[in-house]
This record gives sequence, C-alpha cells and structure tokens, in this order.
Amino acid sequence: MSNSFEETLRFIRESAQRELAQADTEQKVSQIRVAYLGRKGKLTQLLRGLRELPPGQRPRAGELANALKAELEKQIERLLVRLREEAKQRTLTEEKIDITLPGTPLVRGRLHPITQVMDQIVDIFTKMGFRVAEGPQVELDYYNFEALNIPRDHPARDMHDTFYFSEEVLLRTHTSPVQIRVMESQRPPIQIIAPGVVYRRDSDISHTPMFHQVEGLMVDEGISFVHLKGVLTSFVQQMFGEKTRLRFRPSFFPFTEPSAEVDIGCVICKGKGCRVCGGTGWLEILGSGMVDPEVFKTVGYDPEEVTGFAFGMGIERIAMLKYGINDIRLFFTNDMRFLEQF
Ligand code: 2U9
Repeated sequence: MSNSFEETLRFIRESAQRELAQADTEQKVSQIRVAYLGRKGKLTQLLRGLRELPPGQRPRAGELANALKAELEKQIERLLVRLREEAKQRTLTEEKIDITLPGTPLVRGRLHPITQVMDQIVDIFTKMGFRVAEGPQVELDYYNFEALNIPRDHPARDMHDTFYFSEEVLLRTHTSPVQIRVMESQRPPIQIIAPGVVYRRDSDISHTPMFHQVEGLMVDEGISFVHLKGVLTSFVQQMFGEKTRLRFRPSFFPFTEPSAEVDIGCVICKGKGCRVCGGTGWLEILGSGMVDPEVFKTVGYDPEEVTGFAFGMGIERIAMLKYGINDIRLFFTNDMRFLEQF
C-alpha cells in the first residue's frame, strides 16, 4: 500500500482527534462529524478515492479507512453522551429553584359591584315568579319610542338623549322595547323582567352614557295597582332591609297611567334630612305604573280584557344608594382600590 495513503489516514485521525479534544459543545462536535464523516467529509472523500488505488492495495486500505471511520464514529458518540450529561448537570445546578422564596400573590377575581347588584335584583324577582327576557341593544325607533306611546314630537323624547345611527335605528335608551317584543310574540299572562345595558347622551356625577336597568312587566286579567304595590314593597324590603320605609309618589310616564315613583327612607340620614336626600328624608329608587291602554292596543292586546303594571330602575343608582357611593363614574374607571371593596 502507498505510504501516502497511510499518511493521509494518520493525518486525518490526528487532526480529527485534536479537534474533538477541544470541542466543548454538541454543536461543535456535530460540525466535526460533518467535516470528517459527512457526505463531503475528509474521510468519506478518502474512502471514495480507494478505487484509484492499485487493486492489490484496495482491501487493506479499505480495512484501515473503515476502521478509522468506526473509531471516529464511536468517539464522537461517546463525546456527545458526555457533553449532554454535563449540560444536564449544569442546568440542574444553575436552575435550582429556591422553594423558600415568597411567591407572587394571586389577585383574587370578583364580580363587578354592578353585576352583584344586578344578580341580587334578578334573584329577588325570579323568586317572585318573574322570568328574565332579553333583547337587542341596537333598536328600532318604533320599539324604543313609538310603541311605548312616545311619538316623534312627544316632549318625553327630550328626557331621553338618544344615540341615533339613522332616523330609524338607535341605541336603546331603556329596556322597555324588550317588553314590547315579548308582548308582540306571546299572549298574557306575562310576568317578566328585562335586565340590561342602556345608553343615553348624558355624563356627569350621576349619569354615564352607558348604564344598566332592570324593568319589569306583569300582565293578566285583573292585575291592579295592589299587585304593583305588593311586588315592589316586597322588592324594597328584600333589597334594603325589612324595616325600610317606602312611599308611592304620583308621577308621569307616557307608557303608564297612573304612574308612581317609589321613594325609600334615606339610607344615609334615616329620614332626618341630609345632603344626599336634599333634606327631604326620602330617596327616589324606581318608577312604576299601570301599563297605558295605548301601549296594549299597539301590541294587539285588548285593554278591556287585560291590565298590567310595569316598573323600571337604574342599577347604578341602586348600587350607589346601597353602598353609599357618591360618583357613578367610579363604577367604570376600573380602579382596583374601589372595586376590591365589594
Ligand atoms: C312597557 C310598558 C311600561 C317601564 C317603566 C319606569 C316607570 C321608570 C326609570 C327608572 C330610572 C328609568 O333608569 S331610569 O332612568 N324608569 O321610571 N319604567 S315604568 O314601563 C314600561 C315598560 C314597558 C311595555
């Protein structure tokens, strides 16, 4: 066999080993493997060149070259196993977790105060037999106003600062359209509440452009003001306490006749008179009344056959009175110091 072939083999062997001795990462070892044993590697090229040797020298040369190939492969494999193990040990020591360190405290979530009050109100009425009804927030002028006895030129439209999309389409200013839709689709008896979000162009210490309402409607033969008083008295006592004083004060709404607003004895001064109740000793908490016969006619009910009562309240106002909050905007600024108190 030619000396030069053996020399080349020795040279390859020594240089591969020298390089492997210095390789301290898996990546470097892989690069060495490619450089010697890969498709264009030094040893692979040499093995390919065997066919240029004289036939008599080929078997021995092949044996030696293959032996070197096997030796290098074994060496590389052993080195890789060692490096992987060393890397593992390093991470185990470096990434040790100190279980005595204090953890990051978890912030406990809770329901928004408006949701809590809303749930409580819904609970009180569903226990009295009312069912929850829902409807769209983007409404037609017809359901929000016309069907509720509020025609276009009616002065009551001024009370509702409305967000309009077009002449006919608007953001509902109360949940009353839900009751119209329910009456359109079914016959009495009806006993529903309509909780939900409503919108009015108004913003100050006691108004936000979006707020929540719960309205109620009970319709059947023989429903009278007595039923209205009974249901609302029971509601007030469950919501504000059994001993809460209340009064029904005559009022006006286009969709009810007669109408009454409900006041409770001031929760702050207990009726003595203070700034919150304007010195009257009373706080207005909801509006109510007997459904106007015009509204019944619009949905195809005969006002000679059925009567009904309705009521409506703003949830933010109820929550403010219940918790003694003086600025409605606190509900919507997402200040954790405020929200965490509920
Ligand atoms: C139908 C018929 C009658 C719902 C009613 C009130 C009185 C009322 C206000 C309370 C505070 C709105 O959020 S607020 O500004 N609501 O005073 N709402 S009677 O009467 C209806 C509803 C639907 C078909």
